[in-house]
Amino acid sequence: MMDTKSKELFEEAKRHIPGGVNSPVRAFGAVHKTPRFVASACGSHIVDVDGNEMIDYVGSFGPAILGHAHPRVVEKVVEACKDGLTFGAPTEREVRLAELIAELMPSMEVSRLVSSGTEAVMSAVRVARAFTGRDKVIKFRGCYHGHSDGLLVKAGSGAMASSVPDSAGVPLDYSKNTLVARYNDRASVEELFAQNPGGIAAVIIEPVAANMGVVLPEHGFLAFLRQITIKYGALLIFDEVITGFRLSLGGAQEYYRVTPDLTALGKIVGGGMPVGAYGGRREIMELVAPLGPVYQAGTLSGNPAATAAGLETLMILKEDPGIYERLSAKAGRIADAVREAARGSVCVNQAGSLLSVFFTDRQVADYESAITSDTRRYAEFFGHLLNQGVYTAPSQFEAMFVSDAHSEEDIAYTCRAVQKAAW
Ligand code: KE4
Repeated sequence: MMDTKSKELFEEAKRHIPGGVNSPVRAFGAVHKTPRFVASACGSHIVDVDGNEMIDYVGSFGPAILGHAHPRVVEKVVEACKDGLTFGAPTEREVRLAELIAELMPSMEVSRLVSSGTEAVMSAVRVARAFTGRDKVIKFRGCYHGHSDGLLVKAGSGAMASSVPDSAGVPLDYSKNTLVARYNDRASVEELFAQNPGGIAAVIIEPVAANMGVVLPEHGFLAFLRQITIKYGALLIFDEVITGFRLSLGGAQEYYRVTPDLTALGKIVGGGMPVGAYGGRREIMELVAPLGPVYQAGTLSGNPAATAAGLETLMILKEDPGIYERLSAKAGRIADAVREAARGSVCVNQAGSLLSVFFTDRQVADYESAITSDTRRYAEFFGHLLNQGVYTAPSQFEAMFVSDAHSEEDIAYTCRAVQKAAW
Protein backbone atom coordinates (compact mmCIF):
# COMPACT_ATOMS: atom_id res chain seq x y z
CA MET A 1 0.00 0.00 0.00
CA MET A 2 1.54 3.31 -1.12
CA ASP A 3 2.37 5.78 1.66
CA THR A 4 4.67 8.15 -0.22
CA LYS A 5 2.66 11.29 0.42
CA SER A 6 2.09 10.36 4.08
CA LYS A 7 5.83 9.89 4.48
CA GLU A 8 6.55 13.29 2.91
CA LEU A 9 3.93 15.04 5.03
CA PHE A 10 5.17 13.29 8.18
CA GLU A 11 8.69 14.66 7.58
CA GLU A 12 7.32 18.15 6.96
CA ALA A 13 5.08 17.88 10.03
CA LYS A 14 8.01 17.03 12.27
CA ARG A 15 9.60 20.41 11.53
CA HIS A 16 6.94 22.37 13.42
CA ILE A 17 4.88 19.84 15.42
CA PRO A 18 6.28 17.65 18.21
CA GLY A 19 6.67 14.17 16.70
CA GLY A 20 4.73 15.40 13.67
CA VAL A 21 1.38 14.90 15.36
CA ASN A 22 -1.02 16.78 17.57
CA SER A 23 -1.67 13.78 19.76
CA PRO A 24 0.99 11.15 20.50
CA VAL A 25 -0.86 7.95 19.60
CA ARG A 26 -1.34 9.25 16.04
CA ALA A 27 2.41 8.93 15.39
CA PHE A 28 2.03 5.13 15.03
CA GLY A 29 5.06 4.65 17.31
CA ALA A 30 3.55 1.58 18.92
CA VAL A 31 3.08 -0.11 15.55
CA HIS A 32 6.38 1.09 14.02
CA LYS A 33 4.87 2.58 10.88
CA THR A 34 4.44 5.91 9.16
CA PRO A 35 1.11 7.38 10.18
CA ARG A 36 -1.43 7.68 7.41
CA PHE A 37 -2.35 11.32 6.83
CA VAL A 38 -6.10 11.35 6.25
CA ALA A 39 -7.46 13.30 3.28
CA SER A 40 -11.14 12.57 3.83
CA ALA A 41 -13.60 10.25 5.52
CA CYS A 42 -17.18 9.25 4.89
CA GLY A 43 -19.27 6.68 6.70
CA SER A 44 -17.06 3.79 7.77
CA HIS A 45 -14.20 4.59 5.40
CA ILE A 46 -11.23 6.92 5.45
CA VAL A 47 -9.06 7.87 2.48
CA ASP A 48 -5.43 8.79 3.07
CA VAL A 49 -3.38 11.31 1.13
CA ASP A 50 -2.02 8.53 -1.09
CA GLY A 51 -5.55 7.63 -2.13
CA ASN A 52 -5.74 4.45 -0.05
CA GLU A 53 -9.32 3.79 1.06
CA MET A 54 -9.60 1.87 4.32
CA ILE A 55 -12.29 0.59 6.65
CA ASP A 56 -11.88 2.71 9.78
CA TYR A 57 -12.11 1.19 13.26
CA VAL A 58 -10.44 4.13 15.01
CA GLY A 59 -13.32 6.52 14.37
CA SER A 60 -11.33 9.38 15.88
CA PHE A 61 -11.00 7.22 19.05
CA GLY A 62 -14.69 7.35 19.78
CA PRO A 63 -16.67 10.32 18.43
CA ALA A 64 -17.62 8.73 15.08
CA ILE A 65 -20.30 6.35 16.37
CA LEU A 66 -22.49 7.30 13.38
CA GLY A 67 -19.58 7.06 10.96
CA HIS A 68 -17.79 10.01 9.39
CA ALA A 69 -19.47 13.06 7.85
CA HIS A 70 -23.01 12.00 8.67
CA PRO A 71 -25.11 14.19 6.31
CA ARG A 72 -27.49 15.40 9.02
CA VAL A 73 -24.64 16.34 11.34
CA VAL A 74 -22.65 18.11 8.62
CA GLU A 75 -25.74 20.02 7.55
CA LYS A 76 -26.39 21.29 11.08
CA VAL A 77 -22.75 22.33 11.52
CA VAL A 78 -22.70 24.23 8.21
CA GLU A 79 -26.00 25.89 9.14
CA ALA A 80 -24.58 26.98 12.51
CA CYS A 81 -21.36 28.28 10.97
CA LYS A 82 -23.28 30.55 8.62
CA ASP A 83 -24.71 32.36 11.67
CA GLY A 84 -21.29 32.96 13.22
CA LEU A 85 -18.61 30.75 14.68
CA THR A 86 -18.36 31.91 18.27
CA PHE A 87 -19.87 34.67 20.38
CA GLY A 88 -18.67 34.39 23.95
CA ALA A 89 -22.32 34.60 24.85
CA PRO A 90 -25.00 32.02 25.70
CA THR A 91 -26.95 30.42 22.86
CA GLU A 92 -30.11 28.31 22.64
CA ARG A 93 -28.24 25.24 21.42
CA GLU A 94 -26.36 25.08 24.75
CA VAL A 95 -29.68 25.04 26.59
CA ARG A 96 -31.00 22.26 24.35
CA LEU A 97 -27.82 20.19 24.70
CA ALA A 98 -27.84 20.48 28.49
CA GLU A 99 -31.52 19.42 28.48
CA LEU A 100 -30.78 16.43 26.23
CA ILE A 101 -27.80 15.34 28.35
CA ALA A 102 -30.00 15.47 31.45
CA GLU A 103 -32.73 13.49 29.65
CA LEU A 104 -30.38 10.77 28.45
CA MET A 105 -28.24 10.69 31.60
CA PRO A 106 -30.55 11.74 34.46
CA SER A 107 -27.66 11.78 36.96
CA MET A 108 -26.39 14.80 35.01
CA GLU A 109 -29.26 17.02 36.15
CA VAL A 110 -26.95 20.02 35.79
CA SER A 111 -23.99 20.09 33.44
CA ARG A 112 -21.36 22.47 32.12
CA LEU A 113 -20.00 22.26 28.57
CA VAL A 114 -16.26 22.49 27.99
CA SER A 115 -14.07 21.78 24.94
CA SER A 116 -12.49 18.41 25.66
CA GLY A 117 -12.66 15.31 27.79
CA THR A 118 -9.58 16.44 29.67
CA GLU A 119 -11.30 19.66 30.69
CA ALA A 120 -14.42 17.76 31.68
CA VAL A 121 -12.58 15.35 33.96
CA MET A 122 -10.30 18.02 35.44
CA SER A 123 -13.32 20.14 36.30
CA ALA A 124 -15.33 17.25 37.74
CA VAL A 125 -12.44 16.41 40.08
CA ARG A 126 -12.22 20.06 41.16
CA VAL A 127 -15.92 20.15 41.98
CA ALA A 128 -15.68 16.89 43.91
CA ARG A 129 -12.85 18.29 46.02
CA ALA A 130 -14.83 21.45 46.71
CA PHE A 131 -18.02 19.55 47.57
CA THR A 132 -16.30 17.21 50.03
CA GLY A 133 -13.61 19.59 51.29
CA ARG A 134 -11.12 16.77 50.74
CA ASP A 135 -8.01 16.58 48.54
CA LYS A 136 -7.28 12.97 47.66
CA VAL A 137 -8.67 11.15 44.62
CA ILE A 138 -8.48 7.44 43.81
CA LYS A 139 -7.92 6.45 40.20
CA PHE A 140 -7.17 3.04 38.70
CA ARG A 141 -3.95 1.95 37.08
CA GLY A 142 -4.40 1.73 33.34
CA CYS A 143 -7.25 4.21 33.23
CA TYR A 144 -6.62 7.42 31.33
CA HIS A 145 -8.56 10.55 32.16
CA GLY A 146 -6.96 13.15 29.91
CA HIS A 147 -3.74 15.03 30.50
CA SER A 148 -4.47 17.25 33.52
CA ASP A 149 -1.49 17.21 35.87
CA GLY A 150 -3.19 15.58 38.82
CA LEU A 151 -4.38 12.61 36.77
CA LEU A 152 -1.14 11.87 34.91
CA VAL A 153 -0.19 9.61 37.76
CA LYS A 154 0.78 5.97 38.13
CA ALA A 155 1.24 3.65 41.04
CA GLY A 156 4.53 4.31 42.73
CA SER A 157 7.10 1.81 43.90
CA GLY A 158 5.04 1.27 47.02
CA ALA A 159 2.35 -0.05 44.66
CA MET A 160 -0.93 1.18 46.10
CA ALA A 161 0.20 3.59 48.75
CA SER A 162 2.44 5.96 46.84
CA SER A 163 1.88 7.44 43.40
CA VAL A 164 4.25 9.20 41.06
CA PRO A 165 3.79 11.45 38.04
CA ASP A 166 3.26 9.62 34.76
CA SER A 167 4.70 12.51 32.80
CA ALA A 168 7.66 14.82 33.02
CA GLY A 169 6.74 18.29 34.15
CA VAL A 170 4.25 17.18 36.77
CA PRO A 171 5.48 18.18 40.24
CA LEU A 172 5.53 15.41 42.84
CA ASP A 173 3.27 17.66 44.88
CA TYR A 174 0.57 17.25 42.25
CA SER A 175 0.69 13.46 42.28
CA LYS A 176 0.63 12.99 46.04
CA ASN A 177 -3.13 13.61 46.16
CA THR A 178 -3.89 11.01 43.53
CA LEU A 179 -3.93 7.47 44.85
CA VAL A 180 -3.80 4.49 42.50
CA ALA A 181 -5.83 1.33 42.95
CA ARG A 182 -6.07 -1.77 40.79
CA TYR A 183 -8.97 -2.19 38.37
CA ASN A 184 -11.40 -4.92 39.50
CA ASP A 185 -9.55 -5.24 42.81
CA ARG A 186 -11.87 -4.36 45.70
CA ALA A 187 -9.21 -4.88 48.38
CA SER A 188 -6.96 -2.26 46.77
CA VAL A 189 -9.78 0.29 47.05
CA GLU A 190 -10.71 -0.70 50.59
CA GLU A 191 -7.05 -0.39 51.61
CA LEU A 192 -6.77 3.17 50.29
CA PHE A 193 -9.94 4.25 52.06
CA ALA A 194 -8.75 2.61 55.29
CA GLN A 195 -5.39 4.41 54.98
CA ASN A 196 -7.08 7.76 54.31
CA PRO A 197 -10.22 7.94 56.47
CA GLY A 198 -12.04 11.18 55.75
CA GLY A 199 -9.42 12.18 53.20
CA ILE A 200 -10.76 10.95 49.89
CA ALA A 201 -12.85 13.33 47.81
CA ALA A 202 -13.65 10.96 44.98
CA VAL A 203 -13.06 7.73 43.15
CA ILE A 204 -12.77 8.19 39.39
CA ILE A 205 -13.05 5.31 36.98
CA GLU A 206 -13.59 4.50 33.34
CA PRO A 207 -16.65 2.26 33.93
CA VAL A 208 -15.43 0.21 31.00
CA ALA A 209 -11.73 0.85 30.65
CA ALA A 210 -10.59 1.51 27.08
CA ASN A 211 -7.14 3.00 27.57
CA MET A 212 -5.32 -0.15 28.55
CA GLY A 213 -7.20 -1.84 25.78
CA VAL A 214 -10.79 -2.74 26.63
CA VAL A 215 -11.16 -4.07 30.17
CA LEU A 216 -14.60 -4.72 31.58
CA PRO A 217 -15.66 -4.23 35.20
CA GLU A 218 -16.15 -7.58 36.88
CA HIS A 219 -19.66 -8.32 38.10
CA GLY A 220 -20.54 -6.04 40.97
CA PHE A 221 -17.34 -4.00 40.89
CA LEU A 222 -19.03 -0.74 39.93
CA ALA A 223 -21.78 -1.34 42.49
CA PHE A 224 -19.03 -1.95 45.07
CA LEU A 225 -17.48 1.42 44.21
CA ARG A 226 -20.90 3.04 44.58
CA GLN A 227 -21.32 1.53 48.04
CA ILE A 228 -17.84 2.24 49.37
CA THR A 229 -17.91 5.88 48.24
CA ILE A 230 -21.24 6.39 49.99
CA LYS A 231 -19.87 4.67 53.10
CA TYR A 232 -16.86 7.00 53.27
CA GLY A 233 -18.60 10.19 52.10
CA ALA A 234 -16.62 10.34 48.85
CA LEU A 235 -18.07 11.05 45.41
CA LEU A 236 -18.10 8.52 42.57
CA ILE A 237 -17.02 10.00 39.24
CA PHE A 238 -17.63 8.07 36.02
CA ASP A 239 -15.31 9.10 33.24
CA GLU A 240 -17.70 8.37 30.37
CA VAL A 241 -15.69 10.22 27.74
CA ILE A 242 -15.59 6.97 25.76
CA THR A 243 -18.55 5.01 27.15
CA GLY A 244 -20.99 7.93 27.19
CA PHE A 245 -23.73 7.37 24.56
CA ARG A 246 -21.59 4.48 23.26
CA LEU A 247 -22.35 1.58 25.59
CA SER A 248 -26.00 2.61 25.57
CA LEU A 249 -27.95 5.79 25.06
CA GLY A 250 -27.47 6.47 28.77
CA GLY A 251 -23.84 5.33 28.76
CA ALA A 252 -22.26 2.87 31.18
CA GLN A 253 -24.30 4.18 34.07
CA GLU A 254 -27.47 3.00 32.33
CA TYR A 255 -25.86 -0.17 30.97
CA TYR A 256 -24.63 -1.27 34.43
CA ARG A 257 -27.38 0.49 36.42
CA VAL A 258 -24.89 2.23 38.69
CA THR A 259 -25.40 5.95 39.22
CA PRO A 260 -22.32 8.10 39.83
CA ASP A 261 -22.36 11.47 41.57
CA LEU A 262 -20.51 13.17 38.72
CA THR A 263 -19.95 12.21 35.08
CA ALA A 264 -17.42 13.48 32.56
CA LEU A 265 -18.28 13.32 28.86
CA GLY A 266 -16.40 13.93 25.61
CA LYS A 267 -16.14 12.52 22.10
CA ILE A 268 -19.71 11.49 21.09
CA VAL A 269 -21.29 14.41 22.98
CA GLY A 270 -19.61 16.65 20.42
CA GLY A 271 -20.37 14.47 17.40
CA GLY A 272 -16.81 14.97 16.16
CA MET A 273 -16.47 18.59 17.18
CA PRO A 274 -14.67 19.81 20.34
CA VAL A 275 -17.15 19.29 23.18
CA GLY A 276 -16.74 17.91 26.66
CA ALA A 277 -19.18 18.13 29.55
CA TYR A 278 -19.25 17.42 33.25
CA GLY A 279 -22.28 17.26 35.47
CA GLY A 280 -24.17 15.76 38.33
CA ARG A 281 -26.93 16.55 40.76
CA ARG A 282 -27.80 20.17 41.41
CA GLU A 283 -26.42 20.39 44.96
CA ILE A 284 -22.96 19.50 43.64
CA MET A 285 -23.00 21.53 40.42
CA GLU A 286 -24.29 24.64 42.18
CA LEU A 287 -20.74 25.02 43.46
CA VAL A 288 -19.58 25.97 39.96
CA ALA A 289 -19.03 29.65 39.10
CA PRO A 290 -20.81 31.96 38.70
CA LEU A 291 -23.14 30.27 41.22
CA GLY A 292 -20.49 29.02 43.57
CA PRO A 293 -16.80 29.12 44.47
CA VAL A 294 -15.46 26.55 41.97
CA TYR A 295 -13.95 28.43 39.08
CA GLN A 296 -14.02 26.97 35.59
CA ALA A 297 -14.33 28.86 32.31
CA GLY A 298 -13.72 28.49 28.57
CA THR A 299 -13.76 30.77 25.54
CA LEU A 300 -15.16 28.11 23.23
CA SER A 301 -17.28 26.24 25.75
CA GLY A 302 -20.68 25.59 24.18
CA ASN A 303 -19.40 26.69 20.78
CA PRO A 304 -22.28 27.02 18.26
CA ALA A 305 -20.83 24.71 15.56
CA ALA A 306 -19.74 22.17 18.16
CA THR A 307 -23.05 22.11 19.99
CA ALA A 308 -24.84 21.77 16.65
CA ALA A 309 -22.82 18.63 15.91
CA GLY A 310 -23.36 17.23 19.39
CA LEU A 311 -27.09 17.92 19.43
CA GLU A 312 -27.72 16.31 16.04
CA THR A 313 -25.60 13.28 16.90
CA LEU A 314 -27.47 12.65 20.15
CA MET A 315 -30.82 13.23 18.44
CA ILE A 316 -29.99 10.59 15.81
CA LEU A 317 -28.96 8.13 18.53
CA LYS A 318 -32.14 8.88 20.49
CA GLU A 319 -34.31 8.31 17.41
CA ASP A 320 -32.76 4.88 16.84
CA PRO A 321 -32.02 3.06 20.13
CA GLY A 322 -31.76 -0.19 18.13
CA ILE A 323 -28.33 1.03 17.05
CA TYR A 324 -26.74 -0.38 20.18
CA GLU A 325 -27.82 -3.91 19.44
CA ARG A 326 -26.55 -3.58 15.87
CA LEU A 327 -23.21 -2.17 17.05
CA SER A 328 -22.73 -4.98 19.55
CA ALA A 329 -23.56 -7.66 16.97
CA LYS A 330 -21.11 -6.22 14.44
CA ALA A 331 -18.31 -6.01 16.99
CA GLY A 332 -19.15 -9.53 18.16
CA ARG A 333 -18.63 -10.91 14.66
CA ILE A 334 -15.17 -9.39 14.49
CA ALA A 335 -14.36 -10.64 17.99
CA ASP A 336 -15.45 -14.17 17.03
CA ALA A 337 -13.41 -14.05 13.82
CA VAL A 338 -10.30 -13.12 15.79
CA ARG A 339 -10.86 -15.84 18.39
CA GLU A 340 -11.39 -18.42 15.65
CA ALA A 341 -8.30 -17.35 13.68
CA ALA A 342 -6.05 -17.06 16.74
CA ARG A 343 -7.12 -20.37 18.24
CA GLY A 344 -6.67 -19.42 21.87
CA SER A 345 -3.48 -17.39 21.72
CA VAL A 346 -5.28 -14.09 22.23
CA CYS A 347 -7.72 -12.51 24.68
CA VAL A 348 -10.48 -10.54 22.97
CA ASN A 349 -12.42 -8.20 25.23
CA GLN A 350 -15.63 -6.66 23.93
CA ALA A 351 -18.08 -4.21 25.44
CA GLY A 352 -20.80 -3.34 22.92
CA SER A 353 -19.07 -1.61 20.00
CA LEU A 354 -15.71 -1.48 21.79
CA LEU A 355 -13.19 -4.28 21.41
CA SER A 356 -9.53 -5.04 21.91
CA VAL A 357 -7.33 -7.95 20.82
CA PHE A 358 -4.69 -8.73 23.46
CA PHE A 359 -1.84 -11.01 22.36
CA THR A 360 -1.69 -12.95 25.59
CA ASP A 361 -3.15 -16.25 26.70
CA ARG A 362 -4.28 -14.66 29.96
CA GLN A 363 -7.72 -13.20 30.61
CA VAL A 364 -7.15 -9.43 30.67
CA ALA A 365 -9.00 -7.90 33.61
CA ASP A 366 -6.65 -5.14 34.74
CA TYR A 367 -3.49 -3.24 33.85
CA GLU A 368 -1.19 -5.92 35.21
CA SER A 369 -2.69 -8.57 32.92
CA ALA A 370 -3.03 -6.16 29.99
CA ILE A 371 0.71 -5.50 29.93
CA THR A 372 1.48 -9.20 29.57
CA SER A 373 0.40 -8.76 25.94
CA ASP A 374 2.97 -9.22 23.21
CA THR A 375 2.96 -5.73 21.68
CA ARG A 376 5.26 -6.89 18.88
CA ARG A 377 2.64 -9.41 17.76
CA TYR A 378 0.00 -6.71 18.05
CA ALA A 379 2.04 -4.43 15.77
CA GLU A 380 2.29 -7.27 13.21
CA PHE A 381 -1.48 -7.83 13.44
CA PHE A 382 -2.03 -4.11 12.88
CA GLY A 383 0.28 -4.17 9.83
CA HIS A 384 -1.43 -7.19 8.28
CA LEU A 385 -4.83 -5.54 8.59
CA LEU A 386 -3.57 -2.18 7.36
CA ASN A 387 -2.09 -3.83 4.27
CA GLN A 388 -5.54 -5.26 3.59
CA GLY A 389 -7.20 -1.86 3.98
CA VAL A 390 -8.45 -2.30 7.54
CA TYR A 391 -7.39 0.61 9.77
CA THR A 392 -7.55 -0.37 13.41
CA ALA A 393 -6.24 0.88 16.78
CA PRO A 394 -2.55 1.86 16.35
CA SER A 395 -1.69 0.56 19.80
CA GLN A 396 -2.34 -2.58 21.81
CA PHE A 397 -3.71 -0.33 24.53
CA GLU A 398 -6.35 1.48 22.49
CA ALA A 399 -9.79 0.19 21.56
CA MET A 400 -11.33 -0.63 18.22
CA PHE A 401 -14.55 1.32 17.63
CA VAL A 402 -17.38 -0.04 15.48
CA SER A 403 -19.82 2.50 14.07
CA ASP A 404 -23.36 2.36 12.71
CA ALA A 405 -21.88 3.09 9.30
CA HIS A 406 -19.94 -0.20 9.20
CA SER A 407 -21.86 -2.24 6.62
CA GLU A 408 -22.38 -5.96 6.34
CA GLU A 409 -19.74 -5.91 3.59
CA ASP A 410 -17.29 -4.03 5.84
CA ILE A 411 -17.71 -6.57 8.63
CA ALA A 412 -17.46 -9.56 6.30
CA TYR A 413 -14.35 -8.10 4.65
CA THR A 414 -12.80 -7.39 8.06
CA CYS A 415 -13.45 -10.94 9.23
CA ARG A 416 -11.77 -12.30 6.10
CA ALA A 417 -8.82 -9.92 6.62
CA VAL A 418 -8.52 -11.19 10.19
CA GLN A 419 -8.46 -14.79 8.93
CA LYS A 420 -5.67 -13.88 6.47
CA ALA A 421 -3.58 -12.03 9.06
CA ALA A 422 -0.68 -14.28 9.94
CA TRP A 423 -1.37 -16.00 13.21
P1 KE4 B 1 -9.74 14.46 25.35
O1 KE4 B 1 -9.10 15.56 26.15
O2 KE4 B 1 -8.75 13.74 24.46
O3 KE4 B 1 -10.99 14.92 24.59
O4 KE4 B 1 -10.30 13.37 26.38
C1 KE4 B 1 -9.41 12.82 27.31
C2 KE4 B 1 -9.95 11.47 27.76
C3 KE4 B 1 -10.60 11.38 28.97
N1 KE4 B 1 -11.12 10.21 29.40
C4 KE4 B 1 -11.03 9.09 28.63
C5 KE4 B 1 -11.62 7.82 29.14
C6 KE4 B 1 -10.38 9.14 27.38
O5 KE4 B 1 -10.28 8.01 26.63
C7 KE4 B 1 -9.83 10.35 26.93
C8 KE4 B 1 -9.08 10.46 25.61
N2 KE4 B 1 -8.98 9.24 24.87
C9 KE4 B 1 -7.85 9.15 23.98
C10 KE4 B 1 -7.86 7.76 23.35
N3 KE4 B 1 -7.61 6.74 24.24
C11 KE4 B 1 -7.92 10.23 22.95
C12 KE4 B 1 -7.04 10.01 21.76
C13 KE4 B 1 -5.73 10.73 21.91
O6 KE4 B 1 -5.26 10.89 23.05
O7 KE4 B 1 -5.20 11.14 20.86
